[in-house]
Amino acid sequence: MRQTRGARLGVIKPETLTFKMFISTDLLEEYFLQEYLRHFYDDDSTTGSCDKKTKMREMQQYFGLPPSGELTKETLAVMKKPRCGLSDVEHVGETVRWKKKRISYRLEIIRLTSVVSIAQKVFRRAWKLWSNVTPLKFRNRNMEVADIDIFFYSGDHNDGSPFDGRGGVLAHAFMPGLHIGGDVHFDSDEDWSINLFAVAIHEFGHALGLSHSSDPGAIMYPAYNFDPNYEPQLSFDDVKNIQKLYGELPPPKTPTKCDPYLSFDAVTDLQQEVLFFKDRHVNLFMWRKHPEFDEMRVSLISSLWPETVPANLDAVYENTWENVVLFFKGNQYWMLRQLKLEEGFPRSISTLGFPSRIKSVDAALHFRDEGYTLFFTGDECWRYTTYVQIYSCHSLYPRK
Ligand SMILES: [Ca+2]
Ligand SMILES: [Ca+2]
Ligand SMILES: [Zn+2]
Ligand SMILES: [Zn+2]
Repeated sequence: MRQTRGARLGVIKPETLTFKMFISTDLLEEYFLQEYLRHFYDDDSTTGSCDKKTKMREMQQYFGLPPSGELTKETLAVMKKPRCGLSDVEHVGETVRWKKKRISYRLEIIRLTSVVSIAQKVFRRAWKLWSNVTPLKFRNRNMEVADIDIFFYSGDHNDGSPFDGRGGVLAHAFMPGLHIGGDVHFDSDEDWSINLFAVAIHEFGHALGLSHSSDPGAIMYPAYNFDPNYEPQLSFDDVKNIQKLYGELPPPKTPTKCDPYLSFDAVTDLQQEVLFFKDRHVNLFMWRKHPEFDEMRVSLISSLWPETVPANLDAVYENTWENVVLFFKGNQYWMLRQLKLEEGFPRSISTLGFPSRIKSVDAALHFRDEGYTLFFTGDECWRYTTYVQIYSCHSLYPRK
């Protein structure tokens, strides 16, 4: 029965109650709250208001709200966000996972032909995010029995968790197991021409055995982030948790040093060594050249900086004066002291003084003795010292 945990849902939203004209908003909200806590926070106390407050605090804490136990506007707003139908309560000792590496899935086509055509493509991309960081392989097997059956259902579909029309619960999934285990159900009353990708990655995470995460940056966060600028991807939390279940990707073949096509993402001095960064899949390679060794050593960056350094770095440099190493990716940078992430990082590169049109840096070159750093962005160059605002080098070096 445990693979069905948390899936016995179908939250009733106040808007969908047909008798709403006869009861007050307060009562509706109260009912909504009760149902929400019952479904997502395992609250089986229907009367005990003391217990309900505790559950509510638990929920508020989960979503990073002040745990007042009161039904504030902010709390209600969070509860009304579109979300996943599974519970947010972690059931200790319930870890389930697939015992094999090759997992098949199948999209069951009932109606919804317009969605089906895009869904296949979207699902392939969603599975790929999970197979990029694990030894798992996903196969689409439309003609045969599959481990993971994917359905689009409307309303009650006989698994004890009826869907609720547009909004509210968007989808739910079952933990790995036989029969309905691993299956994923999408609410067919939603507008799936948008957002299917983010919801699919999340639900596939459940189908692989992941629970919800309270980290708002995680794909396993129970409420969906549909900000138009949001690019769904796995967070470190997600990667760490899935690798806990299935292990890491087998170390990729080490590229040979003489490979003429070998290129690096970034290069930096670090103490006595020169480090070359190269990203392969999510594992980060780092070549280390120590003056006392002739041979280069290759190691995984995660062996030095667990979980903190992002993949596909743009630039890295060490500031020996301040004894920190800075990592750049996209419009953010990470500062590590003694191989630990400094508080308040990652930060936007605009805090270094870059104008807002600069979205990332291509390379960084730190001059130890002179105590400044050059940044390269496109065909521009920037000179930076810690205590002086950044300025364009074109005043120093004429554009060619
Ligand atoms: Ca719904
Ligand atoms: Ca199944
Ligand atoms: Zn979920
Ligand atoms: Zn279902």
